[in-house]
Amino acid sequence: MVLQMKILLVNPPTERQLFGTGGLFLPIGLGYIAAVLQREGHEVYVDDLTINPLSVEQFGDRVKQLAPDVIGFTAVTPTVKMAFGYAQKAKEVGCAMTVIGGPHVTALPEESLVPGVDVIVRGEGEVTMKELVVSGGSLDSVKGISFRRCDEVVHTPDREFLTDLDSLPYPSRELFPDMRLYKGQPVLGNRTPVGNISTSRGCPYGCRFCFKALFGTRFRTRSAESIVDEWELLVKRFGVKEITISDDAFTTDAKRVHQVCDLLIKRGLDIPWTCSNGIRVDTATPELLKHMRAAGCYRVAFGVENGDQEVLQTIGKKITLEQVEQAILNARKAGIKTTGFFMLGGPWDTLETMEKTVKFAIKANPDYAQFSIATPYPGSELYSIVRNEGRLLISDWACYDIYEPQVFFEMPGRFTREEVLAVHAKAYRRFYLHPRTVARKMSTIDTYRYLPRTVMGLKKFVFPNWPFSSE
Ligand code: B12
Ligand code: SF4
Repeated sequence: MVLQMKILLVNPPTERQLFGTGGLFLPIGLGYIAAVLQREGHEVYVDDLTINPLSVEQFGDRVKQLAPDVIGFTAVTPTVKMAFGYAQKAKEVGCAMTVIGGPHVTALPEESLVPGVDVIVRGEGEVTMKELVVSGGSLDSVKGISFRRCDEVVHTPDREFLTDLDSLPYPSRELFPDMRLYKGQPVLGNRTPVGNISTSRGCPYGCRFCFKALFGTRFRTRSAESIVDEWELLVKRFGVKEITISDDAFTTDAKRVHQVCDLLIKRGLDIPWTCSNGIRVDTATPELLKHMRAAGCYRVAFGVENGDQEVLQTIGKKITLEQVEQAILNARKAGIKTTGFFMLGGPWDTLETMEKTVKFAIKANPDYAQFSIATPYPGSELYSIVRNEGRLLISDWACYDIYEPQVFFEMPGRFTREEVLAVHAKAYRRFYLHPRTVARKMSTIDTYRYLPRTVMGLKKFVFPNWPFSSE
């Protein structure tokens, strides 16, 4: 018989507003961990402190009162310091075991074993956490974890990736705050509540700025039936009005996407959805996009990154600028809106290639453009290049968010911080105030229908120094 444990899972609050645009999604990874633990018969609680904030002191009281056997925190780089602080408090008030999982600690397990943190779960966490909570202190036998023994740090062997994603239960959304409190990214026009769904893990491509240690390079998928069953649950049980697919590479297998679309249509699940994290332009064929549109998809994002073909080669993106333009055109013809993701100030950039990127964004003409400044997240090759060849300017992890324009490093002889900031500040204005973009926005009904959102976007990205606040 399996020992029944009381487990508290925590999404730590952010030190500052991560989403200048006001977005919030249910932390789906924590939802999967909760579901697997519940399936094992454990008593599971979730505190999403981004929705229901608790100070460190209040959290201490909560832990004293609940008295969980294990507390598990999720963390990305900008939230990891918060997770450390809350974990320390949990230990102070007597929690037996504190655990942290997620991308940041997967990349830097040793550095993350700070006072108050007992165990780091590296990579995909479901099976590891399931074994860990009943390990009774025999940590050596649990794969995929790091912990301290006396003065030594022990890293057990990596955990194998799951091969059958359909074997996972759906995330335990019922343990989280009301779905209506998760607002998505209002500047892009989500209808709330917006539900996020993960349909695959792993990405076979090797872009050098991207962090891949969590889910690896093998593209692993859920079946169309499993995806659409969860979709139906999101709509019927959780009342979501829109769905966003959070995959890295949703359209890698076109046949599977066609199956998903067929099923959505067959079951009459007529609800708007988006691929907001980006699909690859080389998969965006007219046939696929038309089918996606017929099944309710109304916006996709494309990771374009750079407007210089040579740089695209260097960063291992394996796409051409022609493919980008064609994909945007295909989407427009299919009736799907597009967002282009562009990155400025990568270590491979010069002032000239950044200029090319902004010019290309204008030429390629997506409906929305997002210009981010390259951020060296630990674990990516970008991070190693910056550590070895660049001059790191910001080392406080709490500042590693991307929605506030900040420059994390300089590349001597290539560009300075001030130069990148200047290019970035102008990029949004050049794109959104371009006569063609203005004309398109003026002729789009959504611009007026969602006027507060239009103003919010203008204030945030185009005129950040306007003397009024829209947030
Ligand atoms: C969708 C997505 C978003 C969405 C939604 C985020 C959300 N909270 O759901 C949006 C656009 C809002 C977003 C925002 C941000 N994101 Co994001 N995002 C992703 C993306 C593409 C998929 C995330 C996902 O749904 N994964 C599926 C679930 C099942 O996996 P998971 O959450 O990682 O959980 C698994 C493991 O990590 C682990 N695990 C996680 N937590 C825990 C806890 C315990 C106790 C245990 C045992 C295990 C465990 O087990 C889980 C199940 O296997 C990833 C890329 C990727 N492939 O990971 C980037 C990624 C996670 N994002 C990243 C970043 C940087 C951000 C932002 C900081 C950007 C910003 N605004 O400045 C914010 C942070 C928001 C936040 N608080 O989480 C980075 C993180 C890098 C890092 N070193 O931290 C990633 C890895 C992208 C990248 N390649 O660089 N993101
Ligand atoms: S950026 Fe996208 S395509 Fe490239 S490796 Fe990362 S997830 Fe894959």
